[in-house]
Amino acid sequence: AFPSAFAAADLGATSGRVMVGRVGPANLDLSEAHRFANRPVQVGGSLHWDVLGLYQGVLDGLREAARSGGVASVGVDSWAVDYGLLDTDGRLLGNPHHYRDTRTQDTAPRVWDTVPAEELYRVTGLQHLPFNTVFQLAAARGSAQLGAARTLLLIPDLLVHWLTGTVGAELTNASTTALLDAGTGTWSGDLIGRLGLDPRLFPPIRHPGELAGPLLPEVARATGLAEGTPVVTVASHDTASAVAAVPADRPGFGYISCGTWSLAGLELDDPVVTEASRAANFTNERGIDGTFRFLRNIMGLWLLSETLRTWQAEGLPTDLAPLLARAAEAPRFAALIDPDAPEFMAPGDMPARIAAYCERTGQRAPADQAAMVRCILESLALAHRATLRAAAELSGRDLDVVHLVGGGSRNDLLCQFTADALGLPVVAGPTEATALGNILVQARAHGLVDDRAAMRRLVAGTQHLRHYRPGGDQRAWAAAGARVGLA
Ligand code: LRH
Repeated sequence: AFPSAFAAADLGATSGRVMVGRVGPANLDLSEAHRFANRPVQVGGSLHWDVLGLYQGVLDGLREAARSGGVASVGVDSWAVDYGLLDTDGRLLGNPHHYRDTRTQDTAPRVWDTVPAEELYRVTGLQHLPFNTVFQLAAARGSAQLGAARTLLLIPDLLVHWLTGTVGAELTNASTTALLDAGTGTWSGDLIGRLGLDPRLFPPIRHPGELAGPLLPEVARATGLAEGTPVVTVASHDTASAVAAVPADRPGFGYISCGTWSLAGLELDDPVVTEASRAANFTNERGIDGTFRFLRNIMGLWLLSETLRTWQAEGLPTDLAPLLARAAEAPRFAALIDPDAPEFMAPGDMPARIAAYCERTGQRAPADQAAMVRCILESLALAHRATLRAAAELSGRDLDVVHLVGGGSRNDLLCQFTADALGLPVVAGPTEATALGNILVQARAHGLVDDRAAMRRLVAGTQHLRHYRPGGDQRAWAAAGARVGLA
């Protein structure tokens, strides 16, 4: 059988890429058509995405995909929560804000004055993150831009709009706004009204697997893709695409989608919206096929990438392989942090903030680069442990294996630490889970793959996976976690 090709445009916080996936009954090959940097811009006192630059990168990638033989369809995914606003003419109003912009720092209480935090959680099932769309919109309240806005599009929906001219809100990503009703999977008119937002801002919900629309003729011409090439709605929240491609073969699995963030949790058929899950700040984001991604955000490899960025500016070595080798030899549990401490959120000097955290909590700051890397990875492994154990407890489920997917699955030391900390086997890979999930939802829409289980079997049978057995001392990990409140 001759495999069919699909293009996945996948935007990450530090780079975007267009991947071409070729899918057959027993094959799934992925190749990179084009990768481009994503460099946020600080201007006029706020942090923005260069969304036109990103769109240009997607067009360049689609042109490469066309050159490599064309594709049956295109899908777009990116990080969650951020949006662009269109005016009545359908033109973009300003540049979308970056979720790490500090303007939302104090807005949550204003929202909670109108809709108490407990109620917001009960309706939306969403963990509290200061940058959830609902808080960004509260920060924008009264602005000329929001006043002039007629349509709100999350980042992938905005790109799909430019590719096809159509307007819609993809479900998995819409579920990260804190304006979607977790029960019904539709916009909560009640929340939108009470928060003083114009209900017309929110386009109709689209589901993964639906056709978004054919490429606009001008886009087909510009990219060399065939006239009428469909853009398929995928799980446009990158984490939802990654979870869709977790190569699990039985129900008792946990996952960690590990990149800029570590998204650690379980796939459930029903949301868990209890007071206990709210207190533990667990989210119920939508997955494909009516599933829920019951997970928590952990600060993730952002801690390491910002550390490397700082070191690079200081002229220190930043080659990861030797740093990891030295970190593996550094003393264990010498210094630990809670990765989710709010001071680690914004861009900037990460080693200084980690050192300050350690000193404030009565620890000695990491003495050298190896100790710093070890501190970050051990702390992340402890957060993985605490989060997955809590997820299992809150949902009443058993865990017997953990799948670690995404760029972080290349980090051998982190995979081993995670297995050790949890006392569970860790299956690492695929690295490109997000792009694979994007492509498999398209392949399924074309009738090439039957269902979710078949998608996962195809990933498991074709992608390179590594297996980590738990070793080391469980009790030592538990005690280390207790030191930083990660029991
Ligand atoms: C990961 C991610 C995550 C969101 C964050 C904003 O890329 O989509 O799931 O919470 O970005």
